[in-house]
Amino acid sequence: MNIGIVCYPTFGGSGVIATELGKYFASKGHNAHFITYDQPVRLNTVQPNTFYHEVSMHDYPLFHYQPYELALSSKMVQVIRKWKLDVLHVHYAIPHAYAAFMAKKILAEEGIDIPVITTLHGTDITLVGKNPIYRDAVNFSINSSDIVTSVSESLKSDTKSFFDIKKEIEVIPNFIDKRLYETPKECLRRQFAPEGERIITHISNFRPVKRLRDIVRVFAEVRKHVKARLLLVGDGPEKEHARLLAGELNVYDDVIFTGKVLDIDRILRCTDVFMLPSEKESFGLSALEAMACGVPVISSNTGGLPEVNIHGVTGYTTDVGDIDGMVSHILDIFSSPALEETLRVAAKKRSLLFDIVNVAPHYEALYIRVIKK
Ligand code: GMT
Repeated sequence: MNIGIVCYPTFGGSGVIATELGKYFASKGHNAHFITYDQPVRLNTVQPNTFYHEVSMHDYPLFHYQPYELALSSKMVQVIRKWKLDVLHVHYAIPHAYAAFMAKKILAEEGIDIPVITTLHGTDITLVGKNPIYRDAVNFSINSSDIVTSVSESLKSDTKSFFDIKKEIEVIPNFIDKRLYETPKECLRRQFAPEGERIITHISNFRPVKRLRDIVRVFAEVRKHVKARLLLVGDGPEKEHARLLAGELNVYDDVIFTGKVLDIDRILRCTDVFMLPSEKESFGLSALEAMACGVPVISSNTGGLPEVNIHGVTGYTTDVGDIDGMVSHILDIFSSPALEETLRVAAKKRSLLFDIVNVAPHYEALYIRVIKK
């Protein structure tokens, strides 16, 4: 199959999922054509059967905002025409599903029927999409897709609550590639914890929805009892707020801002506990990646997180903002080697359920179904 993949090329989970899925199908002999404004961060190898088509923009003084979806629709049409794509799989509804609808209409005029699959990832529904500024167009573009998927049951439920979706929403969870975590790599523990401190890690885009300041508050309490380091991996608007709070709580020297890291498994391999206390989280791919490294997860119980992190089994979940609860669970883990080992084994075992070899066939079945229509 010739598969068109549209996504954000950034570090966020939806771009990672889109890119790894395309690379997987390319490794199986299909052709994966990536259409986006920049080279996807995980598309960092010249891999056979993968193609990157840059959506260029032309700045014109009249425009206050550059019409990205217009350029994206045109690029979609050009790539579908030239490379005879069989299906267009767009990740994150805004504005990808809308641009795909326009491309579909343009090509229909030429007798080309391109099936469109839209995968909903999270804030396209729970934060941005439901905003009245975008809602009508997002609702229309989701309903105009041939197939709609979501990354969790929770997100499917939110989508049906916030929108008037006429189509069935198929739930296909995010995934990891267990092979990435099987190869032995040098542990970086001594680099981050030279005195044998415990390591607590968080990875995200540091947006307010991730509640970075809760993580710093939890860390400050934990550190009153246990020598520890906090690794904050990523970048975004909450970084300076977190840095200031670390200073106010006198833990500044034990909080390490690593910036954006591509091979996050190297950091997760030397992590003792992973934190994801989000306000909203449709799935929490970073939590699954931590579990794949055998790291217990302390997360909020919001959105799709309980579908990934099982309370008392792979870690613990608490209500959003329950600082004391998170502190208590972390100290319990750090004070009981038996509990820690039980959680580590269970986290790793559960992550295997989400291995790409178990998940990708569900997308492949949708591709085949929609192409045969
Ligand atoms: O909105 C974001 O936080 C970024 C977004 C993305 O594009 O990565 O994350 C969403 O998609 C991920 C991949 O499906 C999910 O693992 C995240 O839980 C989801 N983020 C939220 O729902 C906040």
